[in-house]
Amino acid sequence: MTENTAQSLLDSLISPKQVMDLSDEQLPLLAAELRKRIIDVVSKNGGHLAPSLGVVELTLALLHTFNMERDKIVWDVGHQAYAYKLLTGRASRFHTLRTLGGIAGFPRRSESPYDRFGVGHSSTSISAALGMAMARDLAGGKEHVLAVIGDGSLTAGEAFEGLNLAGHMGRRLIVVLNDNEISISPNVGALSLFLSRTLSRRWVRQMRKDVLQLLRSIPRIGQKLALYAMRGEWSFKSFFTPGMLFEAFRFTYIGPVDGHDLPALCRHLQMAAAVEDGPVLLHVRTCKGKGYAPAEKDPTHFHGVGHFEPETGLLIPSGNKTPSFTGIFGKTLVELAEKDDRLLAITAAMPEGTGTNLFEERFPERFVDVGICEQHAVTFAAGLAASGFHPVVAIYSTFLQRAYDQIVHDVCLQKLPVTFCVDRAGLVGEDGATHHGVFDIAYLRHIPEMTLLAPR
Ligand SMILES: Cc1ncc(C[n+]2csc(CCOP(=O)(O)OP(=O)(O)O)c2C)c(N)n1
Repeated sequence: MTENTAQSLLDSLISPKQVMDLSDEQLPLLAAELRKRIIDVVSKNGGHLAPSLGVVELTLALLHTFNMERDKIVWDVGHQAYAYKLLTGRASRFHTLRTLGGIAGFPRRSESPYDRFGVGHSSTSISAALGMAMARDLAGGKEHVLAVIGDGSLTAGEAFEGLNLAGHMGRRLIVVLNDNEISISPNVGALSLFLSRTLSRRWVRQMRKDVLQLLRSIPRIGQKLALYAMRGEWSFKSFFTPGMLFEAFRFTYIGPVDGHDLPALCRHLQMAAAVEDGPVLLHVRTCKGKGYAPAEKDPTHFHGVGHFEPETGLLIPSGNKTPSFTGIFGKTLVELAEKDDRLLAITAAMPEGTGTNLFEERFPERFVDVGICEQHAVTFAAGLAASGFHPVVAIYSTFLQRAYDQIVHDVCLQKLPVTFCVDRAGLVGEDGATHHGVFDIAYLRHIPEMTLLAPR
């Protein structure tokens, strides 16, 4: 990394408002600087590389279009917010990313006024942004409120609960769907197939061009007519694209748009901002790990990564040869399943993280990745257990918090034999407070019928 940081455009920016004034020529230069800085710091400190690289242009387009002193962005999970942190007054301290007392790995309200909502667990952004939109309307405010959510995070129930209420309330809200077709591992479920539907028909594109040209040529009212026509077109297009789903939730659907084409992104964000009557969903297609070949090639590995050589992407081994809990668990589960064909493994979007990927390789028909759906994972397991199977549900301690009621109501109260294997118990270090597994003993031990064991 030979970037001359003293001269860089990035370091010359004091306020995110300055991004609004950057020229079309400056924005791509800043994108390149952001990528360099993110790769440089993450290679030393570890962190969420591929998600952050994938939204560099999207972040720039958001800050170019919206006024961060007034408008509010809620990032979902927040693991993709490194460029946002760099552009909102934290560039000079970014080298402290994920260190004690340094810049947090996720947006945090106590860290910056631009971090409008604290995150770390997925699928909360639409609900939180909708709350902010209602608060704005009650206070007579005018600001835009945006939620930026990934296609993986959209698979969770809470995201759909947010969409459902947003469509019902009809408040002004912009949901930006960052669709890179991958969660940590490839995204799962019917939704991911639906999202990949594309509209590439030439005749629709040609028709659009002709009609808009004609309407715009009408004196005085031409522009307004063109906007109406575009909305009609968006609705029409939605039958051929994933938009149909969101239109059913009473969102105006715009997209899909190439998430690395800055002018197109800015144009589409302006269109979304111009919709005044109800929620909008802007569908943005991005490439996870964009701009860094090793991460583009293996986005799962570079989703969250330890130290690596920035030039090559090669991992720098930690030197710790002790087998991990995850590794031993994954191997043992396979051994147990060799002897018991009723044993099933369930993960909520974390096959690698929980070690159940070994099980998936050996027994694909007895393995289920349910997506980022911890609550569903537990009740789904309860259904299997009620039918004579023995499910093993492998979820990190912090994410299992979500499924407390399902553990009490669906598993323990019915005395169903479900085994929970709780990874990342205890303090997790760099990921910080949202990810510490410090509550599991407290939230599991008092539940009748639950037997709690701590391996050592
Ligand atoms: C409730 C919860 N479960 C699991 C995770 C772990 N996790 C972090 S990011 C992520 C994948 C998110 O995928 P997507 O929303 O598509 O974003 P991308 O990383 O692809 O940009 C997962 C499973 C989490 N943060 N929260």
